[in-house]
Amino acid sequence: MSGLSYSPGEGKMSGKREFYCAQLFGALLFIVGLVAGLLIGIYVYHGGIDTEVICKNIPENIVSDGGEQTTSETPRDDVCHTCERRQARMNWTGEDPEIFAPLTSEEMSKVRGFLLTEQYIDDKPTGGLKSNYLRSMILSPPEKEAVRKYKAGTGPYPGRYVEAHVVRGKLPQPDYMQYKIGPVNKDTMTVQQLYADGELDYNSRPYDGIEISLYHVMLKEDFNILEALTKESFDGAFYSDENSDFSIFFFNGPPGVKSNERETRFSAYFNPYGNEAEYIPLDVLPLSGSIHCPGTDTSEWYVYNYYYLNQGPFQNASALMEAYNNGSLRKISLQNGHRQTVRDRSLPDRDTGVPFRHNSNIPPPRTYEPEGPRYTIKGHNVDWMGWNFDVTTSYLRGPGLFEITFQNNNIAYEISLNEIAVVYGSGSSGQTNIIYADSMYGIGGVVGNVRDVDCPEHATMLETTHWDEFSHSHILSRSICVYEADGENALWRHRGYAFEGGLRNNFLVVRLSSTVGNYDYIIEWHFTLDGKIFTIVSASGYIQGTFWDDNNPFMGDEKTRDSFGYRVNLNTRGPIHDHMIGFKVDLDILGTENTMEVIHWKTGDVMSALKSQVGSVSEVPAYFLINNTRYIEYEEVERETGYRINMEEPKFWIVKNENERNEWGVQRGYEIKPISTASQTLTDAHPAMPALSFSKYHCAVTKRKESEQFMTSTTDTHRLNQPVGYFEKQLNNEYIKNTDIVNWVTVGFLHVPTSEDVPMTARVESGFMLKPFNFFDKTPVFDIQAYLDTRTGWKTERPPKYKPCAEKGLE
Ligand SMILES: *[C@@H]1O[C@H](CO)[C@@H](O)[C@H](O)[C@H]1NC(C)=O
Ligand SMILES: *[C@@H]1O[C@H](CO)[C@@H](O)[C@H](O)[C@H]1NC(C)=O
Ligand SMILES: *[C@@H]1O[C@H](CO)[C@@H](O)[C@H](O)[C@H]1NC(C)=O
Ligand SMILES: *[C@@H]1O[C@H](CO)[C@@H](O)[C@H](O)[C@H]1NC(C)=O
Ligand SMILES: [Cu+2]
Repeated sequence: MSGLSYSPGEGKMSGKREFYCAQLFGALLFIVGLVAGLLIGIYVYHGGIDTEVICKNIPENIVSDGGEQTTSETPRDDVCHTCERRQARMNWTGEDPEIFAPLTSEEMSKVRGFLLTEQYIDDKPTGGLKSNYLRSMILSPPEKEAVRKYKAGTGPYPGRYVEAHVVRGKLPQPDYMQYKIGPVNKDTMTVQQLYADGELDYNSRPYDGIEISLYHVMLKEDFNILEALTKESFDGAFYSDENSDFSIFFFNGPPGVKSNERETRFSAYFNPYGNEAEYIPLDVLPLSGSIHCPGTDTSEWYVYNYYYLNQGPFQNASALMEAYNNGSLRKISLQNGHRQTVRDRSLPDRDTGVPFRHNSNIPPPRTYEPEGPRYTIKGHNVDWMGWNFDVTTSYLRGPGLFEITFQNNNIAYEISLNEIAVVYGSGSSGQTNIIYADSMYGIGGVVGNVRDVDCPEHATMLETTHWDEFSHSHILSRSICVYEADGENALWRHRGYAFEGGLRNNFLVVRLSSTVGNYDYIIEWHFTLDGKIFTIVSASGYIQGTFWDDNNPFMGDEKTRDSFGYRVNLNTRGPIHDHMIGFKVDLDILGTENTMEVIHWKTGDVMSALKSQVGSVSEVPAYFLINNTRYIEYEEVERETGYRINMEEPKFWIVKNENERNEWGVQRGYEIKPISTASQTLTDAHPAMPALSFSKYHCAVTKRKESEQFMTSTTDTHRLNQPVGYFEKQLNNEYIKNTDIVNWVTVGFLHVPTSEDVPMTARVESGFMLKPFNFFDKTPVFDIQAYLDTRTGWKTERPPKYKPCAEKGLE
């Protein structure tokens, strides 16, 4: 695609006539530029010229579809060059492989080959459940101490290790195992088993394709029995080997509250795209059941607890059918042709029955880089405007950043997404008390960009890789985008009598968009010119609907909602749920030895305010107007602890280095500032709360330990009674002043779905900001060319000039 823009006329100080003329001229030039840009854009796009665009070749009388005819004085003899583009991405040229980069395909193949040779896994899981097979592989985080020594030139390369998750169905006592294997950069690798045999119950393993294909076989038999019921109830639909009118969804976790239970709840859905694997979570049907499926002996498995319109349970399909036939059940009969409407309601396509919104067929504004990117990426190391960091992503946990420095100052060792937990409230069979921790399903798994939507064309894409447990192969896609955004607003500005000036708020974006089942999460970081880092997660995608039953006995007088949500579509209730998104934030403020400080924002009488600093004060100075004031109290945190946001008692969470001071003698630090509207409301009595204990705190602080890498273990929501990696066990009151600490930040949103969530939830956002807090001697942007005019003209400053250009079509 292409773009073209003109710099607006350079304005002088206000109050002078020339200024307005200049402005007017600028505006005119801008409009002319815009029109020319549009025309050239269209021309370049269709014409594909890639060296030079001659503006006078623009066809005459091009009319933009929605707008008026253009008859303006286009500057026809202009020559518009295509923008120069510097290659931002370079191959990694370091002697050793990158420390944090995502696993490569080669590394995964090598590890798989090794596990195969050493007989940890079988070649193909031909033995079905009774095989040992790889479920996933992620980069095992290198030891921080080793990384720091290596970077300082005082230690060897720490090596790259793989954490492999293996389902061990072949063992006499099957289990789930994690191994650390490596170094993959060496010929000789070793294997470390991370849990004791049997410690992670086989029945608490994540779901995978092997198991699900077995479910399908069982259910097809049952749906044969249910044929009359499904045909009558669901507009002629049935489910057999030849006819998959349904798609069955099995991920209504957890499969029990105990680690040894495996009772998989399923719900029937329509299958409007003719693909059983495609899950359209809006049109769920009121037919559900459970599959008893512990262990590897499938002859012991059975389907039970059938419900029809919340009526049941029936021990098996025949019992349901008998009840259906003997007239004891309330029935539903979706009208003839209903199934034909499912796709229309769920596909997020344009409503063809309505006219275009006015001017919506004019292409929207676009940004471009007049002289190419201002960032440089070597491998996965990004450098931009004083910032430097490594980007990575893991199949299970999603993206993360390492070794973040600004102007060569250490800011953070790691900021990584760890977990996204979602707990539902729903009054529909098969879907009550759903609990997900998405790291089990793979937050960084289903990636890949939606063209022209996820990132601008000028972004640079970095590859992500993962091991696919369904196809047993590695998947590579270019899914992380990096680009500099034009904030199109002021980072700072002031317009006074003596001067006016400001700086455009350009920021660097690193983004990964990912699909986890029905939901889509967009995880991104914004690095600003003044040293802030925004960590932002947005949610989009489908809500996981439950069936809206018109005769639901639990509705109040308002017949369109119940205790669990609203009717949001024809047969859909949007069940309430939360999204709790947890990050590991390992700040290293100018070194690893840091202290957390909580600043309490208070209001009280003046004496208390003064006494909070000097206990001996005995008299309030006369100059206080009112015997009440705002004040702040400082509290250095000595022991591991967790905090929750309380709007009534505001707090500032600071991580500082007690031994480093700015020019004013103040200890240098960063503030952790959540942008969140959610709190965990489940109490400790809830069976999921140990496993999801991270979500109790918006910000918790612990001593950093290699043994405490993450805030959850990826499969603990399948062993709620025996979680192995839950957060609260890390909060054990250790002394943390002046030591290497980690903050665990959880943000998110509470979601009451409404009709506007159908078919798609449109971007809901949460996150947190890391903000310099006495870190610098002053606003750290005055080494950048800004805009400044003084009244008498004694000082003038401008950002770099540029020539308008047309952006070349990029691959
Ligand atoms: C970077 O590495 C890739 C893969 O090894 C290679 O195909 C490509 O030519 C290299 N690019 C440069 C600029 O060296
Ligand atoms: C199905 O359930 C009924 C009633 O609970 C029971 O009598 C019958 O034996 C079951 N049928 C099969 C095939 O298990
Ligand atoms: C109908 O069948 C169900 C399931 O077998 C049974 O529990 C129920 O008693 C039967 N009702 C009548 C009215 O026959
Ligand atoms: C200010 O208010 C505090 C708390 O009510 C009281 O103890 C103190 O005497 C007051 N001081 C003055 C100067 O009124
Ligand atoms: Cu939601």
